[in-house]
Amino acid sequence: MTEKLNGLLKEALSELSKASAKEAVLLIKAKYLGRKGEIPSLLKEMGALPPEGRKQAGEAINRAKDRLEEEVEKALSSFQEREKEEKLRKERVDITLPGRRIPPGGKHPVTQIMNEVEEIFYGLGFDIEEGPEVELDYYNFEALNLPKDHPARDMQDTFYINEEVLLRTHTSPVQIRVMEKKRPPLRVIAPGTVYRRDSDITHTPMFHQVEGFMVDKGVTFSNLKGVLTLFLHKLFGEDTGIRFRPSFFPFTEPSAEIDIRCVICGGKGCRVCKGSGWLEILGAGMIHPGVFRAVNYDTEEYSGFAFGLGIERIAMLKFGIDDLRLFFENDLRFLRQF
Ligand code: FA5
Repeated sequence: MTEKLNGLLKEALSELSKASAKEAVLLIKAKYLGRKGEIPSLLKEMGALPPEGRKQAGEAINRAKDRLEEEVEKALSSFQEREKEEKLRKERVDITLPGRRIPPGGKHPVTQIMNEVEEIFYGLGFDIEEGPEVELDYYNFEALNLPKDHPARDMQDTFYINEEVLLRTHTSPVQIRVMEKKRPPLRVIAPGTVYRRDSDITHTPMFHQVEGFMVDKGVTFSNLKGVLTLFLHKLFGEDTGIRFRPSFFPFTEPSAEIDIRCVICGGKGCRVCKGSGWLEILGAGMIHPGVFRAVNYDTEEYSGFAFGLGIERIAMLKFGIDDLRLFFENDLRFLRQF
């Protein structure tokens, strides 16, 4: 029995010393120490020994078992240690590597111009107001002196939601909403998104306008001219030529369209100004008495002017872009230039 035991122990230790992985150690453990393993089986064989020999043999088997268990544990922990080191080596972080830069975002060119326009009027004492993009026919047309059968409704191709509800085609309805709530004196601009069934290189179905209006006792056309001239000089430079042309809007009388000297060719005539040397930049006029009546303002007491400008048009001129649709394609190669 002792010989067999020593033989088994030697064999187990030799196998253990050759084990090349944790799994091999676990197999050896099962082979020699498992429930039906070689060493526990020896304990069963002890029954055949004479009683005097049993105690000695039992002690020897337990010693061998303890020894082998100890060696197995050592081997296992040495493999575990190696595994840990390997993992640490592989997952090592090189803290000297530079970080990945997140490219800084920038303002969209339309937002930049919008902010610039707001800034100028804010400096002139104008308040900023907003109105809904989904608007009632009443505010978008009727209250602006455009009854249902008015031919000028065709000037703005409208997206209707139903007969009374539409996507606003301009920011002018904000005039009505503000005047319904407040009394003069008023100096207000209303920037926002507007929608029309329109699409080509100078028109998109969604674009931005800034509405502006001033109402008080004794406001005249010369106030309109003064404010808008100052605004355009601040936006395009003091030397920019400005021209007021008679025009028509149902909600203003008299009405004007305002042109600036073409910023691309300096007035010589080019593709952008279609050879005329001038570029239309905004619509304006003295607020029509019909509009004042819709908000119960006394037309004898108050007068005012209003204007509306297209932000994309201004952005095109300031940045020299000849296709308006580029603003809405979200191509980063385009947007990064601003
Ligand atoms: C108006 O929308 C009037 N509400 C402006 C106004 C306000 C006049 C107050 C008088 C008093 P108009 O339809 O011309 O007017 O549009 C104004 C500007 O919006 C145009 O000069 C143009 O720059 C811009 N615009 C019009 N349609 C489009 C479009 N589809 N895409 C981009 N810009 C457009």
